[in-house]
Amino acid sequence: MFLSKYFLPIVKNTPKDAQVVSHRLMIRSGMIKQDAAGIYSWLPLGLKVLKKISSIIIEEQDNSGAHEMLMPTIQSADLWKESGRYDDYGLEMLRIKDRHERDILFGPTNEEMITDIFRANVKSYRSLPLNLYQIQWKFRDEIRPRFGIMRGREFLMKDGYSFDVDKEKSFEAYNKMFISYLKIFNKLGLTAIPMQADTGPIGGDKSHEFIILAETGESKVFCDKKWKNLDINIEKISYDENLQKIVDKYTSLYAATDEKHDPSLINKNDLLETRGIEVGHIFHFGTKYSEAMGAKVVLPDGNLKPVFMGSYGIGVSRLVGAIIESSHDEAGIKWPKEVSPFDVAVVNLSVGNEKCDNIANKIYNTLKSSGKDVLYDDTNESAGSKLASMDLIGIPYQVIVGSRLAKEDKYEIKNRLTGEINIVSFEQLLEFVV
Ligand code: 5CA
Repeated sequence: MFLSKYFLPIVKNTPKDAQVVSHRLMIRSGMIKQDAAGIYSWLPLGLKVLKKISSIIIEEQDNSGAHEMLMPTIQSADLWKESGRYDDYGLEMLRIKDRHERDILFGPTNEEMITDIFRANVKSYRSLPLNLYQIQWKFRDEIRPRFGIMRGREFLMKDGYSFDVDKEKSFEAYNKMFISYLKIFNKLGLTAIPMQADTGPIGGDKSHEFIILAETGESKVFCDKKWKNLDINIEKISYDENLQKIVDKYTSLYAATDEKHDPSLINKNDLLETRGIEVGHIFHFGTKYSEAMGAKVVLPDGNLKPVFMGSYGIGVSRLVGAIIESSHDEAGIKWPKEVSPFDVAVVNLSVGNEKCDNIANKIYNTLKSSGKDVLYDDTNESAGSKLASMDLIGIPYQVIVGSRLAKEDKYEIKNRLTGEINIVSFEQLLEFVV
């Protein structure tokens, strides 16, 4: 991609209302633009990151045996009246009337709709277990939208729903998602701590929030100090194993959200009281919705029973902010390779200088043909401004071509994550950009 032809509106001034670093950096690097309180447009650079995060989630959810689908953002109020949540949900629900004066709403979550889809299509225990998920925009009329996309009103969520024949199987589905979430956050380069959590308006008897420790986080959290240095080593675990043992391992070390914290359960000297960002939340609620809405299956003994359910959420758009909160410096964002909007940037500091143009073009073409997604700064900005913008947008590798080194057929490769700079010749390109 040639920067001269791209849409990357870098903002020089830090927006006044942006209190946290991820919000400031997302605005300045042209990833998002605010349209109304808690409502944002995702500009090309931001959308690329959102899509990368989504594809990591999709890959791992599919590995776990869940199936992706897509439900509408707009829902009929009738379903919510059936479950009893239409009145309970309160002011956070955006309620709308259509032209026929019918009550509709912009979905804040989808338990009712998925239960309706299930009851219309599944009649027998033989179709179970089943896990369906989507990545779709949600709307919650938050009283205090803040921190940019971290607490938005419109936000992108992965929401999944499991259906099982009994409580035991339903807990197995819960464990699968527990492990799948640890794998997803690991792949995103994050350490997310599973913490005992409150179930809030979703309801149910068992719940964990996945929290990234960060001073700027909205949630007050309590955990064992050992979590700080714990390596969550989960990649090789297969979904076919007995997952209870592994879930027990990660839940035996104390970690609880503010609502669930019980000081009698942990030695004061081991306790870390800090703040965190909730990037995922899983719930087991058994038959709460299936009973209210008549989602039943025929069991092997011929009896008809409400299906057991759980729901599993990840804040996809919030994750973009959470990753920046945990990976940045004074100059800007430092994207982990897996989610970076581009794999590598080529910066030609002397556009028009024949030698520089030749080297930069050759590097660009070589990287492209080796399958890399490359951003090529071919603009006429000053060298200082180009380098500052590159540090700001945080692509992990910068290949910098300047006139002095170009005379010797050399150029610089800067690793944005480590800060390491190497002066290399053309042949060494793919050794450094991996
Ligand atoms: N139905 C369940 C699970 S599918 C549910 O709605 N869970 S939730 O309310 O906990 O939301 C799931 C995730 O969405 C949260 O863990 C959080 O990461 C994200 N989220 C919730 N509210 C917002 C918001 N206002 N802005 C950005 N992300 C949010």
